[in-house]
Amino acid sequence: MIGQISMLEPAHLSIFDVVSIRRVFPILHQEMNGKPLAFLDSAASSQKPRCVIESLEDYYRRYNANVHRGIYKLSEEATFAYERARGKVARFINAASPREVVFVRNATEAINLVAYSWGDANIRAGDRILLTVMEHHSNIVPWQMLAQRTGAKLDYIQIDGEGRLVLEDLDRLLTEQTKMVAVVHQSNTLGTINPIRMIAERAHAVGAVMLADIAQSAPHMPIDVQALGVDFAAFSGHKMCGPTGVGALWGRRALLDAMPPFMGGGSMIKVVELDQSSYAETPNCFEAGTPAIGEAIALGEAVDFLCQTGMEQIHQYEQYLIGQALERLSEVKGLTIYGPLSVADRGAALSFTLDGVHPHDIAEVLNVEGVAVRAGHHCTQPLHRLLNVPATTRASFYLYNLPEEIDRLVHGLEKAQRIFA
Ligand code: 7TS
Repeated sequence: MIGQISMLEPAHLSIFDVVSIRRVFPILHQEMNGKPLAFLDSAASSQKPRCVIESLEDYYRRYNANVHRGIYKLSEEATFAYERARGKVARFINAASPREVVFVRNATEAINLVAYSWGDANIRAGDRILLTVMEHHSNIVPWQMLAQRTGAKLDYIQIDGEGRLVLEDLDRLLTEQTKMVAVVHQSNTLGTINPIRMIAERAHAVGAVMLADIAQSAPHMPIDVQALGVDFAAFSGHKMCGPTGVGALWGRRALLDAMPPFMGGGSMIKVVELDQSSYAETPNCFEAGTPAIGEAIALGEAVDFLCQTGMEQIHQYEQYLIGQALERLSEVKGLTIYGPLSVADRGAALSFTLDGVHPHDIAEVLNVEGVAVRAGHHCTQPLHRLLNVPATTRASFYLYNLPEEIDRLVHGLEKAQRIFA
């Protein structure tokens, strides 16, 4: 199958050896309901290569110890590996320094950290926070909570009929009162890739700070936070071949240095007295308590794995897959795709509805066929309300997916149609 594809497709794809890539993902080699597993839900959480799983085991078997405190060999080794992982993550997104990378649990925690720490220090009643209607709940709710604490107001950039941001809204909504602009780089529902750099320039022109939610782009394309021109970026390890329980907040050094701590406790202090404390420098002042040490180290392994595979190659292969998926799905009668129909403007998360069949029923029929997809609102309820559908079914692709899994998706949809419609 792959040999055929290599011959049929442009030269750059022939060097992307998806069969070899699949070999290092143990979970993919199983059946689901008697059919080979086709995992099309990587936008929710990706699968893990063997090197990441082994890295976790190696840590717990060989050098498990707390970091930044012990002076014995195991603790030194754990600390070294933990800080080396920070360096890997920093290089992965082209941060100016590892000190700009804060390890957190996930993208959600990264955004909450900014909303509490930067937000409480900088947002006042009457200030405005600009979001988009396609944000994941984790880039809406923390700002709503900040607005409730401070009396700030939220504004939203709308989308057009193909799920692209209406950029003219910036003229109207970006004002001197706008203090924060927080936008998703790649929508987890529409797949839309947003022009972050341009929005960041516009945000800075009115003196606002810009946060990019890169949870869905960092796993799938080369990321350069400096080139994106943003001030903060938030992402999760588990969507990019890493473990759950670890993610990162990147922030410009000057901004992080000026921010008060988010949570207090061990590890984030310099000196503690009974009635007051002084705090460690960034990033340590934002990492209170024992961090997810083995998980952060394994995220470093995931970064190595992705870089060795090549982020540009991964992106091109996924663009090929999404092109195939758009073409095949457009042949299914009664199917509506939400989001851009041109490959260049979108990533590999594809949400759709099928006339007369509930999204959950589609997912159930696909489950029986061994195809794992997500059905629901994908934590974008305001967007679904706007699209006027309670739920969609979403197929999302990653570097280990096969073109033939798209055929199986299409056959499953036709079967669902036969059964329900
Ligand atoms: N931002 C985006 C764009 C996301 O897609 C997600 C998770 C998050 C933030 C939050 O990530 P977390 O790791 O903190 O939970 N998106 C999804 C999804 O689409 N299906 O499950 C989780």
